[in-house]
Amino acid sequence: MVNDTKYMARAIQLAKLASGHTAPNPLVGAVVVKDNKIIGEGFHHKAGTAHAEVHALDQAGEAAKGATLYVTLEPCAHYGKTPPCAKRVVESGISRVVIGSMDPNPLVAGKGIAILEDAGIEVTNDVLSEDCIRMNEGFFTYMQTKHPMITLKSAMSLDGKIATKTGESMWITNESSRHDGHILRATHDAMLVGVGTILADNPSLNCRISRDDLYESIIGNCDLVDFTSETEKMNDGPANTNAEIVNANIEIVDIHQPDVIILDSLGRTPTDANVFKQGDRKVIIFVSERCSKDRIHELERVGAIVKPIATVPVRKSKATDVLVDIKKLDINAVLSELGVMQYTSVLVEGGASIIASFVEQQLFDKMVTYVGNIIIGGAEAIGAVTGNGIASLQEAPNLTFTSVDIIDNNIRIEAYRMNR
Ligand code: AOF
Ligand code: ZN
Repeated sequence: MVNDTKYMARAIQLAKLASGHTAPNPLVGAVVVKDNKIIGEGFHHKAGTAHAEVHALDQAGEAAKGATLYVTLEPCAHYGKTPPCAKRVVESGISRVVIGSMDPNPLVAGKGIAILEDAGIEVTNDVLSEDCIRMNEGFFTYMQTKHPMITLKSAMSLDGKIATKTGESMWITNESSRHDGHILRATHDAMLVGVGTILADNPSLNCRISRDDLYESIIGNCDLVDFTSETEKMNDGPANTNAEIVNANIEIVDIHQPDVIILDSLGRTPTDANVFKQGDRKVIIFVSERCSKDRIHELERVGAIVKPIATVPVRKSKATDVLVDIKKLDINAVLSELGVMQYTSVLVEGGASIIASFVEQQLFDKMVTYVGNIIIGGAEAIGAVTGNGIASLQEAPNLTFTSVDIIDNNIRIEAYRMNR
């Protein structure tokens, strides 16, 4: 039905109000509609708290009887941190449920829909499913692989360089590209860098955009005030409308600061690094067996969570004319551990050798590349992906391009790795 997509679109907008905040749970939005009026709506705020349907049904109250529920993800069927939503939907007297996508969680997949259908509720599935899945691509990847979804982010010149031959790199891309990069930070659970980046730049690695900037970018140009009054109009008055809910949400939803993950075999991260001075977020440092216990304790004292992890031998490299065995942190082991820690999405920001580790082992899902409007040139100028590189084109990961945008005379390219 034509209104199905309209109300599902609204449920998606509501879900996205909690962007970055729900991991390991998905973003979920719900809208209850009766006689073409919204009588309740809500979204999942944070893992461990009420699911989207509960907020929407609480608001609709008795009026939910005979109404239609729009929900971006199949209602859950299990007792987790909260009771099953599918049961709650049945008890509320809802007569039709419109679902955006199935829940890939094996505790739920198909079982939520079965509970609804067994109770005689009409179920329509896959309405705006592509949007519903894309907004939870990290959650879907995590549920299917037990690893977080890995997005590689690079900023380079048109000829693929990230610095000049003298090492100058500020700024190859412009402010608009960098602003967009901060949207990526706000929508990922965590960001990952190598210790080289910490030692070279001492970055704070936080997200420096406003909540309104984030909403404008991911929800569309929807001013929350207009958003509210539109629904008030639909409801013929302000009583018990989502005006209250949306206003309440403004209080609770602030910009998400991603946790920071550092790959640092020897534990060389300085204890006074700026990453430790950014308030309430985790800093996780993966070290190898070569990192001393003392160093681990020093890092723990300044708040780091230090994880010793396996190393893997890499191909012999010709450094200073002597062939040496290099051991690197095992990226597969890092990803497994991040899965255990319930990270669903990780943004890898560099440097070039860290990106190379993910590329060489084909351990990434997506790539976002910003191209500045300059050419650097020079065989010595460092490229966006270093490491060993591949010898044969057959070894290269293949990509599917999904978008190319010119933003303020820079280019943003989004691509997914094929055959994931
Ligand atoms: C829904 N609506 O708003 C959310 C759902 O530990 P719990 O009880 O919070 O359950 C988490 C699981 O429930 C999560 O993995 C996903 O399958 C589902 N999340 N489901 O119907 C919601 N957040
Ligand atoms: Zn639920």
